Amino acid sequence: MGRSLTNTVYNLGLEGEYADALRQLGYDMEKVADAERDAALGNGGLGRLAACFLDSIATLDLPGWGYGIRYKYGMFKQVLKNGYQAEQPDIWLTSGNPWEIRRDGLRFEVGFGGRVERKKDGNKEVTVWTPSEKVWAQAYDNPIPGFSTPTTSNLRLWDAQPISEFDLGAFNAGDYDRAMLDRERAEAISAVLYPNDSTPEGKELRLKQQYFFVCASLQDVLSRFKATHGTKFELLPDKACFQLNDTHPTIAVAELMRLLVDVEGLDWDAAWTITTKCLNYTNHTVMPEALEKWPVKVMAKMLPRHMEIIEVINEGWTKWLGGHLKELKAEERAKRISAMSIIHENPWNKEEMLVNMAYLAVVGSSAVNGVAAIHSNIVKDEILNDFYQIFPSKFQNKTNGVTPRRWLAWCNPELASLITETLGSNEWINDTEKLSALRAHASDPTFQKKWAAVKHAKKEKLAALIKKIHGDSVNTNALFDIQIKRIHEYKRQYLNVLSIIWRYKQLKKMTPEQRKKAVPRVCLIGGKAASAYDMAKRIIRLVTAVGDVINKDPETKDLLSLYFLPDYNVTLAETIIPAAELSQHISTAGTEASGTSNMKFQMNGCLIIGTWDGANIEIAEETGVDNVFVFGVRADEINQLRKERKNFKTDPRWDEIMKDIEGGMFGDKDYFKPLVDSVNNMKVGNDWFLVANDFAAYLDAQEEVDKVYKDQSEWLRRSIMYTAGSGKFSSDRTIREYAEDIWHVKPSRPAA
Ligand code: DL6
Repeated sequence: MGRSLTNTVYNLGLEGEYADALRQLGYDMEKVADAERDAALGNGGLGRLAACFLDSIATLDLPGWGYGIRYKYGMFKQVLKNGYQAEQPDIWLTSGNPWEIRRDGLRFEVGFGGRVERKKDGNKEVTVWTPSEKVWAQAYDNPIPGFSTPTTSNLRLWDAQPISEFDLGAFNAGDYDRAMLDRERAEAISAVLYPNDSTPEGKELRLKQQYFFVCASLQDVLSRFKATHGTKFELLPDKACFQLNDTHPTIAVAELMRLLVDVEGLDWDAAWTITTKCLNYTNHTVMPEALEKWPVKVMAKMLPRHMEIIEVINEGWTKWLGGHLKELKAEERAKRISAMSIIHENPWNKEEMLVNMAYLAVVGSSAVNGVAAIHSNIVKDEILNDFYQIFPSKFQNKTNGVTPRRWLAWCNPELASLITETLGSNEWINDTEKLSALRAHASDPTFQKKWAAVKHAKKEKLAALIKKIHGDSVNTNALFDIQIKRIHEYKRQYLNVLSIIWRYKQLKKMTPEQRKKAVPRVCLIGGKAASAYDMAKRIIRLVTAVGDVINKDPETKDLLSLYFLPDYNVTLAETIIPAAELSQHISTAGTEASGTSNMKFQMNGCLIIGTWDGANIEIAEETGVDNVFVFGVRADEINQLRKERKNFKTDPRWDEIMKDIEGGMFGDKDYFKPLVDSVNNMKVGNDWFLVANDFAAYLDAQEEVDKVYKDQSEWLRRSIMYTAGSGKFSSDRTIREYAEDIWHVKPSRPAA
């Protein structure tokens, strides 16, 4: 969520009055805002997208809420120790969280483990699950005010608390550890966002977290439904629907069935009809590691009743499928059914059976969507193609968007004022399509000058931040070139660093006269590597090691510098994005589902260098493809190129750089060896993300960037065209599409 104060004050239209009131009390608005800690309750783009969606839901007067976990420790705090990432706990709640409202009395029981029995209830056989462990899910509400409306949405976060406060008997008997045990076990559930899941214990804790928040959220909605409609559950699909945000909450399919069948006493078929009408699933990734599959053994131990329910769902599903595919020959039919079974063998370990959560979600939902046009096609044509063939009408696209309030109007008030002054009103804040009128001003030198002045002021602000973090003054007349996102091999920060090394080597070879003609650049890279993601951590170290060499070189440092910005988060992004002139979205084509920072940069008039991937494609279409620095292989070539990778002839510039890294030009050569091997050595890494394949094209695109930057009038024209073309990427548009096509809800504004 990031910070709430400024966003709330601005969304409520109270900025002037609030700042005045603070002044009267002797405080400065900016300083007060700066004292707020980010709520870092998500991992990256997925969570921040949900935050933008809540802003739009409220602004559009839609009756929607968000649900999640009130983690005690959010996304870890990233620090650099000698250039290496180190993780520290994010203790964001120590001074309290003034935005949350603890809903005393609003709590639900959540169980784990235990046994399942059939019992007689009159003539009826009922299933009774007796969990071996129970906790409370305590509700905390976080208001999300809409802009220019009295509507306020809610983010309800669950905190895990023990059912029995304290074991006094154990305490009195001197067993102090046991006395506290329940509390500790319960609190562990909502303690840490993304526990390290490279261990079996970490994996189990994640499943526990997922079930915990799904169970509490579904009970919450059902209890409100019952308060108005009693047990007329046939009305539930008209009154409630749930958008499953990736596979993490997809246990909801089994949990809603359990609540309707075991708790409310509905028969299976009626419950299944209701469940599938209420649930929808969004896929946010093509990365196999993020498409969760839980070992049946783990699921059966932690959620024995859910495992039974999933087995029954799968039986019904595969049976239905058998009928649906009856025209096929028996062998082919069996193959198709096995490929679509929700429970299947682990391809890497035939002894293990897995529950495929994406398959469960598709079978249990009404609508399935991807998050950008190309991604939705990949979902249909590759990842879930078997399912698409069976249910073509279930599959949709909902291209992501970002809130223009936080990501343009509030984080860049200077640009916002210029836009408002130029367009004659601030209606664009709620109707971003109006930004297209800026196109008419794109080539106007007077307007360009004002536009450039805003960008320069933002660059100065970012330069001050770099000075604060690194102690260095950077050249604010240089091109500010930025890549901020989670560190991942598919996002290819590696490719970026390699090109910076090449640029440095070129500068070193130049005469002073030639250097005068070079475009100066300040390169910034920021992002966190998952704590167990070794290769990503090595990439961070490569960035800092290259920066250490380049930034200290008196010959070139005004022409090229490279800094890693530690602890990238929402607040940092709010300073970086308005100052960016070039942003990098250079994932291997077909791997980035959408990207959303690309949209934020675009709104702020930042040019993009990128691959034909995710939302880059739609951004290019809206901005004018010629205004974007597009390079690299296309998604439909990737499979073939991967197969042919061993015959790929690398560029001589690539070979030279690899030798430099291996030879210790940036120190730490042993530490960098696996990184070098991952893209060169067929036995080790196979260059799965095709860094070498795109290297030459990327250098060409970077040359083109320099060429255009030298022509400032053309650069500024393009910059204005980016903002002008960003209308489509408001999350208001995305949310309107969800509301109309999937949720079937209409706006309703409370009386002011
Ligand atoms: O849809 C939001 C966001 C996309 O913009 C990114 O391209 C995509 O990588 C991200 N997906 C995930 C999936 N996660 N897991 N686990 O974060 O979603």
